Amino acid sequence: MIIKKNKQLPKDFLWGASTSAYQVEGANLTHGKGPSTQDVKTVPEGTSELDVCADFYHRYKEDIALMAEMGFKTFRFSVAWTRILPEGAGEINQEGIDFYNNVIDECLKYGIEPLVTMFHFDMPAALDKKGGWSRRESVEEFVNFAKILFENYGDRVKYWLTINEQNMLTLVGELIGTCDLTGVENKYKKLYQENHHMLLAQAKVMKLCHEMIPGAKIGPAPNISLVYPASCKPEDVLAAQNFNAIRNWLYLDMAVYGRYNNLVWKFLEEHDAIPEIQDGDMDIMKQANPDFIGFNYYNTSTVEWDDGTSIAGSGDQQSGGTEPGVYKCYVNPNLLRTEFGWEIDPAGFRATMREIYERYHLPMIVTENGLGAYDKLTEDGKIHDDYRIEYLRRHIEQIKIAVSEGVEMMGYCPWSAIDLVSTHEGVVKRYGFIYVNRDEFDLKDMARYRKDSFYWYKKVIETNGEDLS
Ligand code: BGP
Repeated sequence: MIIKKNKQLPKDFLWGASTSAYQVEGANLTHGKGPSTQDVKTVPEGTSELDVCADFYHRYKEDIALMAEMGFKTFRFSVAWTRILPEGAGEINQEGIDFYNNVIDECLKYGIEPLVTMFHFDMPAALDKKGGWSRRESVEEFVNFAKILFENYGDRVKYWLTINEQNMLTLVGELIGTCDLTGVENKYKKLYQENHHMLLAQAKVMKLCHEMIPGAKIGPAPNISLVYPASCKPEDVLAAQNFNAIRNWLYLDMAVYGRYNNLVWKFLEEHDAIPEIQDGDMDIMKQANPDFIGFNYYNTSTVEWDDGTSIAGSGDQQSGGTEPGVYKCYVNPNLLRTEFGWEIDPAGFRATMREIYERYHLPMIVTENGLGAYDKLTEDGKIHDDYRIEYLRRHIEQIKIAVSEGVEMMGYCPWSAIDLVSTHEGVVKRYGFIYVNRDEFDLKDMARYRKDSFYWYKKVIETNGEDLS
């Protein structure tokens, strides 16, 4: 549909941006914080350790002031489980509780709504040693952690997200550093059992949130991107449906409707990987009742039919993969790519928003979207990131059209508020509106600089998305 008259975005549209604890905070093993899987993993070759990151732990006041200067209505950040509970369970680290109290208060001082992610790729190492999400106990461990968050922050935090990109933990966890499959006989069995526990934990936490904090809103935060068929061949369409189910709908069907997606169920049967489901689990799933859907979107995927002879393989979060006999990765010739090889697809963003809304009829907030690039700081302290502005502009345009088409959008939080450490490409892959003056291994002065995109986004927010020039 070519839209000639766009509706305006809702007046209370939540403009903001995102970060995650392990990628932005630093101070990862100090101030009482225990190690998470991120802190004990071997960092990818040529990338920095996580001890400093953007040093948000010490500089949050300066950073939140800059977010306020841009006019943020919300700031999405995650709470590090091991800053609150160094061992994942048991004793609470008061310094950790205080830190997030300070961050929340600092946001509220400027009228910025905190949007808190409870889990962003950082399972406590102590629990991981025992088996992490593969144990049934992990469900109650996560609920216990959530309860502490609701007790301490529920008086001020109205918006909550459960688990960041649970689908990516299942599909590419090894790459993100959250799981180790060495010696595992049936990886599907292991991964989808863990997935079942996460789904259950999420459902329980959503219910608990509604009980403990009346009026609070909570939702999941998977990475959702529509999967295209490589052609109009019926077999390619079937392959796209398969990957859509495995990559996307499994997670949202369960969060919203409390049921396993039928195609995924068959896929699991074929791989002898049906998870162990206890009596009552499915009732719990049905009681989750999320208030909204948070989702990360970077680009779409494209697949073709596979006759079962291809070799299995997966890329990173956004590079698709091949599952023999189910779908095969296909390079979409219609899309440009970022410097880091991720496809750019604003129209696919709209298609994704439409599709999610049609399936689930819940309001949505974009919890990540953005462009990773090698930004350059000029001698006079500027960062001319017109490529990022262009990327964001084209995506925001699509939100406006989707809203005009009747899709309910609550807000937009691109990745990332400030430069931080990428999941596997280090500090030099930058996403922020705020530049952090450090290199991969040289910490320099860590000074903050406003990128060109900073001033542009400020104007976008000021005009509630009307002026994207
Ligand atoms: C998402 C993660 C983020 C973030 C982002 C960009 O999958 O939720 O944590 O890092 O991707 O990815 P990368 O850092 O690999 O460029």
